[in-house]
Amino acid sequence: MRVDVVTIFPEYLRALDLSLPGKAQRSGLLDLRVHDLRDHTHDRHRTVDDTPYGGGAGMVMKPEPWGEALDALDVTGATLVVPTPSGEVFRQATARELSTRERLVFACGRYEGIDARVVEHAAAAGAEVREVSIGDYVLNGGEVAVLAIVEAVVRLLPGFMGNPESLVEESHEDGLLEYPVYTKPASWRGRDVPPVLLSGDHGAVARWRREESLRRTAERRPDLLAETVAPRESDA
Ligand code: 6GU
Repeated sequence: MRVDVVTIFPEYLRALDLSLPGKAQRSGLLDLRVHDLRDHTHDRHRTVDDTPYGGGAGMVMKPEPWGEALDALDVTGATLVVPTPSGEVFRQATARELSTRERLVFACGRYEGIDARVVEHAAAAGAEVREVSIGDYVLNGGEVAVLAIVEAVVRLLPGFMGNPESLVEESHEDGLLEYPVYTKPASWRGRDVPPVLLSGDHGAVARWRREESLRRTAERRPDLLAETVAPRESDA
């Protein structure tokens, strides 16, 4: 998979040379390139922002540097991911979809966002545009979102995970949160591992884990439970 990231803070993305995405790069599964948006400015101050039409607080990213940067990358046929708090929510299903793409281009906005004509132009040029949010809170820019999204996507690339089984069992893959996990010792500071996990009864273990997943999800994320186990209206 080829990934390009355009940002005014290229150093922010250095974290992608570490850990799992770093390993994916060294193994050749991931070809990641980071580009400085300011390389596509032509004034002495390397200006990337300006005041918003219509007034209001904050600054908007100018379209010209973005147009040049995306032209230079040729986004035709690529998926252009634009992190923004006003995007669709990025979920495990979104990560799965993006992991099937050959080429992702991330456009990191700062300030109040990017002039809206930029994504229109990219879509007209044949890019699949996905404006995505990583949750209901506001970050100063898209860079941290890109770190999260790239890590979530890259670990799903075929051949990346040593043990693909650990992918199907984890939180969110079945729409539920993961059950609690334990390792040795069986007793620690007066706290014992639930005996069923030491019983050797695989069926009992599976039932216990399912119960715990449901209990946790009901407690912490009732919104997920409504989506996964609630009978549909039409089935009632
Ligand atoms: Cl993707 N970007 C910014 N700037 N803030 C966010 C976000 C993204 N997702 C949640 N908050």
